[in-house]
Amino acid sequence: MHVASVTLLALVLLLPQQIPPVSPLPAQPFDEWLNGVRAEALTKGISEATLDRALTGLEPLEIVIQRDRSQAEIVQTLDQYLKQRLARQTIVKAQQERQAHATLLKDVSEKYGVPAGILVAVWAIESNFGRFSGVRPTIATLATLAYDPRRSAMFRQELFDALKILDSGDVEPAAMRGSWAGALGQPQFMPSSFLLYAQDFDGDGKRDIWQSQPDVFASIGNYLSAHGWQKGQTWGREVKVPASLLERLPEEAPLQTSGCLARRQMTVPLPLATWKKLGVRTVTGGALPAADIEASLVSGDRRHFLVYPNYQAILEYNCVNAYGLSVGLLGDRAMQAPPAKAPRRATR
Ligand SMILES: [Ca+2]
Repeated sequence: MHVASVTLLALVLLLPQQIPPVSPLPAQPFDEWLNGVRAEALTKGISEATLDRALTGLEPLEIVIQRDRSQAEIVQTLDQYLKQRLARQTIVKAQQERQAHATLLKDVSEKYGVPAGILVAVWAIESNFGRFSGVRPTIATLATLAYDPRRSAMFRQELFDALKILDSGDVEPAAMRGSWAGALGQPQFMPSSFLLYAQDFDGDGKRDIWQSQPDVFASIGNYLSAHGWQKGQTWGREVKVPASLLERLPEEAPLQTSGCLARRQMTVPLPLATWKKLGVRTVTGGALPAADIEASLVSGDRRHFLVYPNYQAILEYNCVNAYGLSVGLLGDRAMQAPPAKAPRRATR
């Protein structure tokens, strides 16, 4: 699971009454609690040396609790979000980065079967093209969130996983930094995801998702591949839907009733041929391709998208349609050539 962006992007669709209630701080002193963590970590095989380096002098971070409990409300529609997320400067930057890392992206793409554009798009959205991967010290952050009773069990597990990463020597405690919710490095992996999916693509013996561009792209590719991305298939496309179909959509293709948030906001999957018969066309008005594939419809206010099985892999990164569609659309645009000159500010 990928907590950081879920928290950020869920805001788009979160209603005030859905924000979990604040729970009281624990009565047990932090140091005493930390001794318990240390004892349990030893039983999990984490070395004493690692625990000494990571836990000695650790204090809870007040800022982490503040951030966790004061999530501002941002109410944006899907269409507004996509417009903002796919600003021209972001698209141009994605195209330039895709070109700048062309050889590496080709190698990563070949190994994991994920297109270069999608790798760049996830990287862009998770860490603003690697420019911001979080400055919070991860062990202190996770210890704070695990000490706080609100989601203690999950963060306690993530804390043990973070200690395992330190134990493996991939990164030094001081360099292990990430978001205020504990997501690590440029792909913003939670420690549990790091242990399962992070890759050492440059072959230096360390899975360095903070500094190594090969490791960053390969880790993103491996994550999507492991969650079912099929090589040679796309994620979906923007479409035009006749108004008459929108009216009878609840009968023709009702919304899904299970799964995470994004899945409950899309229709059940139907064969692409059925969507074609129902009058759905490409966004430019052309015929849908004759592919033997199932697709679900995701709708904003005015924009509509058919999403294919590969889209489900993107949602495993973060199950919010605003996120999944941003990755897909930015991924497609990243594959186009960048403009010949850097865009200039408009002048009168
Ligand atoms: Ca490496």
